Amino acid sequence: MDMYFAPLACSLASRITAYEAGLPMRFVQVDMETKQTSEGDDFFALNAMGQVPTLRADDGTLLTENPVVLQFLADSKPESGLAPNGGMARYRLQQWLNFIATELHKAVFIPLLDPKATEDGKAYALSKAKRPLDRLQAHLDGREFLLDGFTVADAYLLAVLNWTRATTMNLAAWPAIATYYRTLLKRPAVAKAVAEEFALYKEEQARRQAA
Ligand SMILES: N[C@@H](CCC(=O)N[C@@H](CS)C(=O)NCC(=O)O)C(=O)O
Repeated sequence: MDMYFAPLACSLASRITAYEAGLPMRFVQVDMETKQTSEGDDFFALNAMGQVPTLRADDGTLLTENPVVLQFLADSKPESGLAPNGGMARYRLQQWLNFIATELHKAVFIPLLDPKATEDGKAYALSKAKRPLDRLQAHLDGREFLLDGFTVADAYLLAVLNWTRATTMNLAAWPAIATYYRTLLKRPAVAKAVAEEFALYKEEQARRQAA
């Protein structure tokens, strides 16, 4: 499997998932400014949206969209327990994946992280954060994970919460979320994935400054 990723982007969830499940994966870095892959390919030719994560499965199939890619990875190693096999638990997983994708990732964090967003735009995005974060705070209070054990939804939420480091978002107002985030960062697969991508992020920044 090939995973097209950008350091510390939402594709971090796929790296965490691969490490948690012990899935063999070849990571191909994408420069999000030039949309060139580290192999010299035009990323738009692979994904017309130019977005990570983009997965090439072993049979050559291309898959996009975090909630889908993450479930595909979990289902590639069912014994990992990273996604419930079916029934209501699977719908709950999908509920959280969609919640993270729409209410947090796209609605709140993308505008907060976008250097082209205006201050008004960022303030509006921040104002949209309270309701989903209150909802998450209530759910995570007294819980270690979104479901009964660690799943791909936790990998995705970790990748999104990790962006608080680069924004004005302060998790102090949501202590259960802050504790959840800090605790997840200590999981070996998470710590390894975050450390590796942080190093790649720094390298990318240095390359851009030198150019
Ligand atoms: N709908 C996509 C969105 C993925 C996405 O927003 N990826 C960001 C990185 S976190 C990206 O590639 N942004 C570059 C762009 O939109 O040009 C998904 O759920 O996978």
